Amino acid sequence: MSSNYTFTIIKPDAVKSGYIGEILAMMNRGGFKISALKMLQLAQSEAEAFYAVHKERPFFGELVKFMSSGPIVVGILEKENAVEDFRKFIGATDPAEAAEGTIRRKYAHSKGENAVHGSDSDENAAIEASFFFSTSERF
Ligand code: 3AN
Repeated sequence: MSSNYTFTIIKPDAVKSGYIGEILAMMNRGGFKISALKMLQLAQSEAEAFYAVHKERPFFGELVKFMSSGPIVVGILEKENAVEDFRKFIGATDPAEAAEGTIRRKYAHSKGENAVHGSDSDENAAIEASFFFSTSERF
């Protein structure tokens, strides 16, 4: 059975460009309800821990450097079938392949600087949400 929440990050490129408000509004219009939210900057060691599953990938160093380069907004989004629906809603990893109307099509620049993150499974949504939020920060 699919879970009813996913985890998202508005990445440093989108925060720096001033798109926090527009992206959150898009999420809301897409039927995703915000049940946790905060802005913070990751230390390099925290970014390494968060992306540990990707540590063998050639872009790991670049990914960690980018994700710790500036403030991000992290959140938990509620919707029926949230993980799968949100992946469709944000679009493909490469913005050039992202469908019209998706967040990445609109705001992403490259595979690395691609504006937003969305969990790829219910299991990872749970792990990622608890990486950033305590139970008293989740509503
Ligand atoms: P997604 O975020 O769509 O699940 P993955 O799982 O392929 O994409 O990639 C994990 C993370 O690594 C993403 N945050 C993405 O921005 C980054 N990434 C993927 N491919 C590249 C690449 N070629 N160069 C730099 N960063 C990348």
